Order: sequence, then C-alpha cells, then structure tokens
Amino acid sequence: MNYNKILKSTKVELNNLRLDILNSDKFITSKEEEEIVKSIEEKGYCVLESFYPKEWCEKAKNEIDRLILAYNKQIWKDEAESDHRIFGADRVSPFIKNYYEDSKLLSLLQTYEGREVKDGFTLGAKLEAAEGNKGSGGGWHRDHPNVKQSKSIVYLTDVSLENGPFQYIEASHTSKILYRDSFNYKYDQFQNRFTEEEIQRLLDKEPERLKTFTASAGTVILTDTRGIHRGKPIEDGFRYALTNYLWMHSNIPSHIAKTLVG
Ligand SMILES: O=C(O)CCC(=O)C(=O)O
Repeated sequence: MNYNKILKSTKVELNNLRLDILNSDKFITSKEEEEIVKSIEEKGYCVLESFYPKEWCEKAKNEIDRLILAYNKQIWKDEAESDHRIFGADRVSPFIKNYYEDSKLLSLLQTYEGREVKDGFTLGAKLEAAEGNKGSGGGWHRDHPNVKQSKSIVYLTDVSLENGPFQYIEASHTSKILYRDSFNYKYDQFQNRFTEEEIQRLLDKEPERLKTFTASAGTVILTDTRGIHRGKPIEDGFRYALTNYLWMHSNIPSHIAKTLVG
C-alpha cells in the first residue's frame, strides 16, 4: 500500500470538504442556479438544454473549421485521425473566447468547486467517424482521482447515439462512491484509466448509472470529470464541441499548457 499517496489524497479530500462547507453558496444568485449545482454535486453533471441558439453554434463550428486549417501544425490528432483538438481555441478566436468567459457557466462551476477560477482554456474539437477510433478522450477515464475537475461542454452539432456522445458513470465523482466502487468492482482508488471490462463489471450490477448524453446543438453539459467518463466511439458523421477546462486549485498543468495554440 502506498501510504504517501493515501496521506496526500486524504489531505486533498479534507480540503475539498472544507471548501464545500465554507463556500457552498458563495456565487449563487438564484434558485435555478442552486438546483444546477446540486445536480452536479449529487450526480456529477447537469444538462442545460438550448443554452445557445443554432446560429451561435453554426458560427462556433465554422470557427473550429477555420482554426483547424490555420493552426494545422499545432492541432492534436488521435491515432485513428478521428479526434481533432485545438487546445486553447479561446486564445486565437474572440468568438470562442466569449464562450470561455460566459459568466453564467463560470459562476455555476465556481460555486460547485467553492473557489474562483485560476486558469483554464477552451478546447475546440471536431470528431469524425474513423475506423478504430476510441472516442473523445481515448476511452473510459477520470481526469483526477481526488481533485474536482469542472468542465462545460457545448455541442455545436446535434449528437445522437452514433455521433460520439459524452458518457458518464453517475455519481462516480464523489469520494464516498469512488471508494465504494473501487472496493466493489476491484479497481485501484487512484486509477484513472479503465478498460471496457472494468466498466462492464460495474454496469452489469448497476446499469442505470450509465448516462449517455444525446442532445441537440446548443446543449451545455456541466460536469465534474473527476467522475468516470468518455466520449462514446463515433460511428457515423461528425461531432463538433467546445469544452471549457477550468482549474481553480492550480494553474494549467505544464504538460497541458505546452499544447495550447497560438
Ligand atoms: O468530449 C467528450 O465527450 C469527452 C472528452 C474527454 O473525456 C476528455 O477529453 O477527457
């Protein structure tokens, strides 16, 4: 057993708890916001339908296409050449910067984390159906085993079961459930990548915890990607999305900062 890791993780957990208690209603301005934050706390996500209009989505989608050409050498692609990622699209597109700065989304996620945003960026991504793709994010994973990671994802195109929807294992972001699941389904509590078989073990017993977010363009998903998630492998067509990655407890880690365009 790695006692150092456990000690460090316990400290982080206690600090999370302290911030949750101290700041639970710091940025809340309405009952509606309270309900949204509660949903993220309990389930790990909240869906905001028709958050942006279709014309806005079309413009943002065109911006992604423009950036893919303009920053061709700097965009990240997976092995199957399905996932095209512009890390830091907000740095090179004023239109996308408006999404990064959306005050309502920022306020909700700040409230959820109990502190203010320190650093972050917008990922602009185009997914295309391609043989052997693993889906957005490269399969089931959590971004961190013991630190919250707030993200807001907006679909810019309609997303059906075939277009690589975001998927989430409900409530897998809370410490209590994380420890319970790792005991019940025999994986390490610090593990952040999961095989299909490991996830299937959980889903065989608790199939209702698999959430698949099919939705129309303009839908926003607020989520804590400390929970287990992935983009379902894309079978048909394409999916365009913008994702805000927010850090409240540190700056953007250096290995990610290196990938930002511009
Ligand atoms: O875009 C998605 O559906 C999921 C992306 C993801 O899991 C990631 O980038 O960590």
